[in-house]
Amino acid sequence: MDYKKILTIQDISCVGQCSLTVALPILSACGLETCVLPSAVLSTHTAGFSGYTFRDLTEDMPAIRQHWMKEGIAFAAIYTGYLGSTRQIEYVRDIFRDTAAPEGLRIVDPAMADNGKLYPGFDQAFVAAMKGLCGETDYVVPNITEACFLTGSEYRTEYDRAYIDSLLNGLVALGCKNVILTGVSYAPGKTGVVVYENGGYAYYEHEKLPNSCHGTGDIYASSFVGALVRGHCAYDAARIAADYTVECIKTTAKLQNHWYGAAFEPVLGKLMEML
Ligand code: PXL
Repeated sequence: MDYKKILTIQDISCVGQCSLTVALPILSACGLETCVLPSAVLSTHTAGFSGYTFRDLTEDMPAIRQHWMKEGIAFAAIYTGYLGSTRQIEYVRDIFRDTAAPEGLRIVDPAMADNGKLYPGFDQAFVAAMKGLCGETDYVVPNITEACFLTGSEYRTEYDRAYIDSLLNGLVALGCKNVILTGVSYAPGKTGVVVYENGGYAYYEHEKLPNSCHGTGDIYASSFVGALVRGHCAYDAARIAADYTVECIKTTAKLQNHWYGAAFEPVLGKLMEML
């Protein structure tokens, strides 16, 4: 049996269906042993709640890495999401270097922005550090806003293939090897993902639902990573993750007042069937 150990580094938002409360169940459902390194603990996520608590766990990271090294722990893949501080990005680079197994995959979701804006608490220093991390990773999974911040490009809501190509070229210039660019919509009622792998471009288009939910970026990245580490090629993993995310959004649309996240749990079985 191919049973792999993966590490994911992102925050615990205690309430809000994002980051670790999404990644851990999804990666487990994908059949992976999932180890976690919380980057911060928040009472809720930062999009729509006010007055949330925020405990930064940056200081704990070097000792955790050193203990893992002493124990000889190595991960088949390391996947990062929302990080708690700019300095933490340096520590994540150390963790990539010291705890990834030989041939271990490194996947970065530069979770820092959406809809043209940085999330609260992030600044240009964080963006600059994130550029360095993305340039050293095997797969980067940005949305269009994040790709714009990483490449210093103008954010547009209407665009063509030339604009998307310029974002991809900018990411490649940073050193990104493979890019999964999410939320790329070329036609009304449709959206999709661009898979740029080993210099080749592919596009998976699917329906665009009228409702959008918070946390779908984390659902997408987690299910992409799960499918990839389970052995699917990047395009198939990107397609599975897109189809699963659509199921989550449809499930959420049936609920009332569920504004802060997406109901991904009731359709985890569908994800498992797709694998
Ligand atoms: O879904 C990304 C995310 C993760 N973690 C926290 C967030 C957000 C987005 O707003 O606030 C704490």
